Amino acid sequence: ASSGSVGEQLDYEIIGIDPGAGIMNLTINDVLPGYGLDDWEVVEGSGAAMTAALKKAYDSEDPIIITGWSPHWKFNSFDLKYLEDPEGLYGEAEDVHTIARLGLKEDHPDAHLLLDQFNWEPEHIENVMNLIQEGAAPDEAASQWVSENEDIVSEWTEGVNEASGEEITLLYVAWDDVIASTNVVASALESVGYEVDLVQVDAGPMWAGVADGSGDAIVGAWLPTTHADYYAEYEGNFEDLGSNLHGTKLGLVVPAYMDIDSIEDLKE
Ligand code: PBE
Repeated sequence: ASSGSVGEQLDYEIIGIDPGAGIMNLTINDVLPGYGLDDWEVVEGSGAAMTAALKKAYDSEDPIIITGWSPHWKFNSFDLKYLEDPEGLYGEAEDVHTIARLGLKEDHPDAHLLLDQFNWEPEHIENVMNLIQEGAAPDEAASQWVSENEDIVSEWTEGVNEASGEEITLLYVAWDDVIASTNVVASALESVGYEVDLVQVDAGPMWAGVADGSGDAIVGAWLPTTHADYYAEYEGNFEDLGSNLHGTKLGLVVPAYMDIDSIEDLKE
C-alpha cells in the first residue's frame, strides 16, 4: 500500500456514478462543502463502473471510496463500511416511491392498482439483487422471485382484474436496486396479463418521461431527499403512489480494511 494521507493515496478522488443520480448532487453540493473537502472530487461514471472499480480495488486490498447506497448487493459480496456522517448531510433513511403518470388510473385502472399496492422490504429487493449478481438475467431473477413469493405478490395483485396484453411502459435507471425492483414489478404485471416494456434512461429523463406521459410509471423514486429536485421540478405532472419500500441509506462507502471511519477523516 502507498503511504501518505488517504487523500494523497486516492488522488483526492471519490468514485461516483452517473451525474443525474441524487447521491451525486448530494455529495458534490452538500457533503464535500459541508465537511470542507475542497480538495476532493467525485468522478462521474455509472453504477456498473463503480462496482467494477470497487471489485478491482477490493481484490488487491487497495484503498477506494465510493458513493454507496443500500439496499445493494455490494454489502453481501464485500466487507464494506459506511463512513460516519456526523453532520447528517446524507439524511435519514428514506422511502422509495412509486410514481405514475397522470391518467394511468383512468386508462389502466388494474395496472394502477397493482402499482399502488406494490410494497416490499429491503431484504426482498436484496434477494433479487443477489440473484442477478450471481449471474441470473434481471427478468429471470425477477420471475423466480415472484414465483417463490406468492404470499407477498398476492397482496399486490389483490383485486386486480386480468388484463389481455395491454402495454405498460416502465422507465428505470441502471442502478442495481432499481433494475431489480422494476423487473419484479414488470413480472408481477405480466403475471396478470400485461405486456410490459422496460425502458432504460438516465435519471432526468426518467422523471421527465413519467411527467410527460411517455412512461406509465417508475418505482425507484427515492424521497424525500435524494430525488427532491426532480420531484419539485415535475410536481403536479405525476401521481405519487407513495412508498413501496422503507429504509434506504446513502453515504460514502469504503472497504472494511481501510483505517478511516468518518467523512471527517478525509480532511487530513
Ligand atoms: N441511487 C439508487 C439513486 C436512487 C436509487 C441511490 C443511486 C440516486 O442516487 O439517485
